[in-house]
Amino acid sequence: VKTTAVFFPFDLFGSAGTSAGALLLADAFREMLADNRREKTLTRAPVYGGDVRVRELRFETPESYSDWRKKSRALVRRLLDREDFFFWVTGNHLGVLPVYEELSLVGNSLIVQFDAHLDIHNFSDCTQQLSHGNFLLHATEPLPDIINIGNRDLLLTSDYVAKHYRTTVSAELLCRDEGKALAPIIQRVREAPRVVLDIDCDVLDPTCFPAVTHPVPFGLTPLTLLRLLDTIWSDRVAGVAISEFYPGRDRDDQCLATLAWLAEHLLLKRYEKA
Ligand SMILES: [Mn+2]
Repeated sequence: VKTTAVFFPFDLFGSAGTSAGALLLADAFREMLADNRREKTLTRAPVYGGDVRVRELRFETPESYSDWRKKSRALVRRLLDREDFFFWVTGNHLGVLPVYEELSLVGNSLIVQFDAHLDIHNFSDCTQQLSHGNFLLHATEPLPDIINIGNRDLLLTSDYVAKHYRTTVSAELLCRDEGKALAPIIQRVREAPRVVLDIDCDVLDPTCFPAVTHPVPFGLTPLTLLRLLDTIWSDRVAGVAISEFYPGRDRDDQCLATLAWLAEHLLLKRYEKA
């Protein structure tokens, strides 16, 4: 299995500054690969070492934004066609919409989304235009099945949520009885031919991960996230999206290190068969 790590520094229409997060993570990722190539001691890294390639898109001119959805969808389509394992690291969460749309077209896909927010916001003070907080309402394709884990939403009604999400497991439900909260999800994940994990960094608690633009309290600890990822992990995980890392609020690269560690952990998980 080949892995393609795509760094897609998009941050229009919400969380300005998160594009810098995607680019920082690209640097850290490349540094990790280079360190591993230089290492003379036997380590675990060669299991994935030669199979990972990095692609970085740049938005450097106004024109480069004009057809961002079309271009990014074409890139996702190529990843899915090649059946590469992929990382899709973007700026704001809206930058993951092309992945959702292409998964919708190929079908048989389940998205497990870790996010403090349910991105179907329609509140009076929210824009109706496409944004990082409502992008699920703007998909041009019928959405694939989406499961949210870890939201702390207090306002959206369950009927409205059910129109867009297959299931949602709030942080509150998780903390009440994690096993019970996850049981219906685990079944769905087992049945899905293709699973894509979508990690919005603000699913983590702001005390553990301050580098986000829209922090919500009562979030997951990194250990809880790790346990949940482990629970739903399988060979059918086709890719992992990461978004909403805002380095302007990072402290001594704590959050950058968290994401870099997680990326390497997931690579090892993908390549080291138990
Ligand atoms: Mn969010």
